[in-house]
Amino acid sequence: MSTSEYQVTGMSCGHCEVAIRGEVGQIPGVDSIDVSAQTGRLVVTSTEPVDDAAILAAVDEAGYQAVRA
Ligand SMILES: [Cu+2]
Repeated sequence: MSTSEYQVTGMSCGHCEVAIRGEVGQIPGVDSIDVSAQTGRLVVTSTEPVDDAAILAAVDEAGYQAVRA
């Protein structure tokens, strides 16, 4: 198990959380996603280490910006 934390900017509500969940959830190996629009915190748990770039690209695809926390 591997856990990575990111700080996301631009989320404002539950729909934003769902959008990020939807994109990040498509990355192979991702096991669970904890995301909060209120804090901007995104925690990705994966069975194998996932490339930061893949996570950041997925967040970008959802329409938000993220940095590794
Ligand atoms: Cu929203």
